[in-house]
Amino acid sequence: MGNITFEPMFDSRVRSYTVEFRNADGTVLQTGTQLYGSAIVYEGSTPVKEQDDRYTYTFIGWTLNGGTEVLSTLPAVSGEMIFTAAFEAVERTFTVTWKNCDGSTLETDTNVAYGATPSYDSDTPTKAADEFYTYVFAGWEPELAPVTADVTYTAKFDALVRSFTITLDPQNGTVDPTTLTVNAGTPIGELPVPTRQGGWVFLGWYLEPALTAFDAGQSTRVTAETVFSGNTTIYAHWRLPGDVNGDGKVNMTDVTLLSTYVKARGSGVNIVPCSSDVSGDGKVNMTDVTLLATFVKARGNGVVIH
Ligand SMILES: [Ca+2]
Ligand SMILES: [Ca+2]
Repeated sequence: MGNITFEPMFDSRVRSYTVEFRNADGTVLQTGTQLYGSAIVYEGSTPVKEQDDRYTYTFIGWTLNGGTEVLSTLPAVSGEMIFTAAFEAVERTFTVTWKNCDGSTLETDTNVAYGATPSYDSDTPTKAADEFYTYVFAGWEPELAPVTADVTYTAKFDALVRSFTITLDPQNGTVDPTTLTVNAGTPIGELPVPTRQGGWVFLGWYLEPALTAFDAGQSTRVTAETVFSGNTTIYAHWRLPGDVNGDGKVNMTDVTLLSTYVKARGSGVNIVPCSSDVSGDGKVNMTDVTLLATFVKARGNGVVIH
């Protein structure tokens, strides 16, 4: 038996190690074995992390073997090495757009933080009145909520039926009530009948205050069917039967004027037509002259004129 010589055994091979790159979610991006002490190079594409509702993510480097330090340079191989992509979370911002109901933009808020409460800081939205309605701002559609995405809010409006005040001017008479309220687009309905002392007969309600305009047939009668489009004063028109000259009294002057008028067959003589047909037969003639004379002489007693 010879001597057994134990030669010291040295592993002359340089050991190699697994070097792996992983994304933040654990996905393996690059893996391989490298010799101890060799340089490590990542040859894959830059790791990405999808944005979520609140953040976007920017790759900032690698951490090693579960550490938290983001390496400024990759070290040489010193053992099993797992590099994990590190990201910086950047809070997203959003655009809040405020629109009027006609689609015009009232305000645009950019760089609004996630979760911020939307804030409209411009003039209160308005919507022009139309023939029938006025509009009052009534908030936003959809309901305001913390910002989690780009969002557009649109102004809402409540429609209010327009109404107008109609003032009744009885013009020397009396009337109750003295005002009426009417909705836009709706006929005014029955009007109160005014009264006036002294034998005056109510003719109707008119838009014009002047009797002369009425007498010339140029006035506009207001009836139950009349529709108003604004606050309006309407005027009672009256006639005094027999007051041919329109001075507010019935006397011989009227009889004389009416007689002259009839004899001249109306030419060149001005009378108040609606007060001159005292017989009420639709014509102005000598019958009216005679009746009016009788009325004046009797001081109205027992004689009826129209
Ligand atoms: Ca008169
Ligand atoms: Ca007559």
